[in-house]
Amino acid sequence: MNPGKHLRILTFIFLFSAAFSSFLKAQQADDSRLKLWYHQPAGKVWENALPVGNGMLGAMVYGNVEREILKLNEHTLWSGGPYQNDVPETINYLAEIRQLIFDGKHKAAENLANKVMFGKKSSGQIFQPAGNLELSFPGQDVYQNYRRELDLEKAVAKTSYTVARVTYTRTTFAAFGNRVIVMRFTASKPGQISFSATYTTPHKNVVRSSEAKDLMMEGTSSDHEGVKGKVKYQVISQFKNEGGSTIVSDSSITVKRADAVTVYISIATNFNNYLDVSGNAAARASAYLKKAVAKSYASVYHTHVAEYQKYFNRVQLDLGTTPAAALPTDQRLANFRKVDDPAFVALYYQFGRYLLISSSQPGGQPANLQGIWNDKLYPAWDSKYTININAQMNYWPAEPTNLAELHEPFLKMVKEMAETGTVTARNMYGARGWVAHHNTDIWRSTGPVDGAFWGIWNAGGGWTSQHLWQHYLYNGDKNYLKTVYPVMKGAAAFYKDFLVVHPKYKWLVVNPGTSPENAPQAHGGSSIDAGTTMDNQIVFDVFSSVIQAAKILNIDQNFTDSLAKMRAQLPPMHIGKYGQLQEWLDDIDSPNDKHRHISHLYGLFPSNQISPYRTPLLFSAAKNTLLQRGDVSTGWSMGWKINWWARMQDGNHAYRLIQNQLTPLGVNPGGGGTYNNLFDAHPPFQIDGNFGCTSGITEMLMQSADEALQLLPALPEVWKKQGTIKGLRARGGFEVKEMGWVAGKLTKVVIRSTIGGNLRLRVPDELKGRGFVLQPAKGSNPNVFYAVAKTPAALLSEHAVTAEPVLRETFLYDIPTVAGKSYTLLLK
Ligand code: FUC
Repeated sequence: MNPGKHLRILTFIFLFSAAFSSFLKAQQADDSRLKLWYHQPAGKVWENALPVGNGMLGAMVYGNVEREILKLNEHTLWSGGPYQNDVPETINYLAEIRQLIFDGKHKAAENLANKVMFGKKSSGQIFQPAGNLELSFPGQDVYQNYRRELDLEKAVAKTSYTVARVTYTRTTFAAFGNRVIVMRFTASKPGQISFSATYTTPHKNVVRSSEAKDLMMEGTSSDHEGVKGKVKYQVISQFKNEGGSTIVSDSSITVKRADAVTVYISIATNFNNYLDVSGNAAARASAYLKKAVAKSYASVYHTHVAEYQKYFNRVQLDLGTTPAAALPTDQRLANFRKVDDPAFVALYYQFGRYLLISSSQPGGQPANLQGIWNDKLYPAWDSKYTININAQMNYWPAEPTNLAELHEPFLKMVKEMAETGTVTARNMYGARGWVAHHNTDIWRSTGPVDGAFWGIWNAGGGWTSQHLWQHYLYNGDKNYLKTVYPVMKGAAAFYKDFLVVHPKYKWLVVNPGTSPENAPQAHGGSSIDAGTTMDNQIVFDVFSSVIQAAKILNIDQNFTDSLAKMRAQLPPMHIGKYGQLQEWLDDIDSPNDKHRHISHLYGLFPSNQISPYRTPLLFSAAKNTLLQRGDVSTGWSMGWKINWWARMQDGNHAYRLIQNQLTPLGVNPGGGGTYNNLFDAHPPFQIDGNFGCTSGITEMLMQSADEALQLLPALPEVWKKQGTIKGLRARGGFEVKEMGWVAGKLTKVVIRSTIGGNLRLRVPDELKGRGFVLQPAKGSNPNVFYAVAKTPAALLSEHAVTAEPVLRETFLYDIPTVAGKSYTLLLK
């Protein structure tokens, strides 16, 4: 071979392989870019299907070739009808229950409570499915080139495959900007689309009918626990075909040889609000449908993407990528514990934001235990709102991940619970203000449910009221604060009447109370007690936030003076003989207790009563508690632990929890994990774990609860190399427009102030301002949104073991900001 030719061949090979490898890279980037994707259909497994939703409608898309399934939901389709579950008899036994607890007869108190307070009323209603649309494609049992994906950047699910050299594509989305679910079928050759469609449903007594190109199904929600089902619903699917023909029968529609078909699915109910179900489901469903089908598919699609991206595009997270990211989602999940796949964490993070955008929209119902996705008539825990942790966790990412408007359905629910809960407080406890126990539902029931062990806990109102306050701390809008202040005040007013003096310790305590769902052995397995740590922490927050809010609004001085006096009589937190933060007033915790609820760490997160800088002993005690409880737990519990370890400033431990959580179900012995569609597994599926983890990842990168806006408080070793996050929000109206790091050091930070005020920054590295001189912080932070009520000093029980934490060095700066201006900081 002559040398010239040799060289040309070598050059060709080199160029070809360079081109091929960049093609491969582009492919990889495309596949790993914010998409969940698979080589197989969902088959029969709901947790393999992909969720789409627009806050009002939800669907699980199976992507089965021969028999496509769409499992449908509508946000107001709940069992029962307007009702309440107060148990007024309680008031006659309250003094006796309290005395038994103070006398140390916890089990007797629980038995009495079970007898007089429970089993008389409904334990809450059920979020129910609307049914399924099933489509059969004859002759498509053998296919090739199968791919199914959910594009988080567009909120669109896609399935594609080839049969006999024709490529078929199905595109599904729950439209933003139109109240329908849309599914479009196309093929690479004309006249290839033939299928028949029908509804299936687990509901009894549904009526199916058809008219022109519409397939209808209507029914009424279930009766449940003595409450009559009153939610009427209507599902209408319209089949718009391009070419071919349509045959309609009573219960099915058959499309033959069409070039393309678009299916519009509209679902509506008669639900107006928690007191009123007098709407017209059929008229609504057809109005929504009419509006959507009048537009072209392209316009519905473009509106959808644009409206969705308005939320989604606000935050970008880049933790780097590795070859592991090139695999399908189920394989990445299976590998995650063993390989370095930081992009998988970014995907999961954005999936959490996707789920919140899809299941919680202004004007709709809040995301329930399963968001807006449930196919069962009787799902676990009724798929309702458990407000001793789970429903709150759903909303932890709302403010910091720049989705504050999506907090609205939850905040509205709190206001409505304040209405029903006012009656409950008066009826059951003779107290003013409002109360809620550990569950609620679409009817805003606020009575106790399930049994005293779980249901006697009465801090559901107190805790959820803090979301109203937190929303204010992020937006600084005084007009908003004025509107929610009465609800916050009502939560405080309840405690003002309900607290009693502990005969032994003389503190003011909640009695009866619990530390959700846990029970110390010392109390004979009873969960009921007085003055549990979580109750004390919640009352402390309720009082403190009302005191601060009233001061900002310049109102209610007498009322808040009385709250301040009572706050000073609440029990302080205790450190016990194992160095633990005590869960109970007495030092009776077991270091071998592995319970999934660690309710007394409410004070560490979501609250900020435990801080490395302000309360170092309590901080160390909280760490001991976390270590004693261990990592293995249910999905949501792992989610909470990520947030706690982030507050502990221990990124590596937080990351270990992320690894545990992003593990296929069944691999963690005795614990939860993640399903193939990246839904969190309690098990079963509970969406709170998804949201808890998204919140936890945010807390690892940024916190704003401890008198300063803190950057990179808990960066794990594995993410140190480099990364950026854009668009997070912090308390005080600050937007972290950009934050980048290399080798664990902050390289560039851009923060925009929306309302002005002092920006106190806590950072791991020495920074300099671009265009301004960065000043070290002095004294306490004058920014009111960072004001923190002083946590009473830790009380050490007999033989308590304590140690101060060892903290990494940080730098503290003050930047006086102007509303609307951005501030750039660089590594010094
Ligand atoms: C609480 C938790 C359970 C479950 C349920 C919905 O009762 O203890 O683990 O998450 O809520």
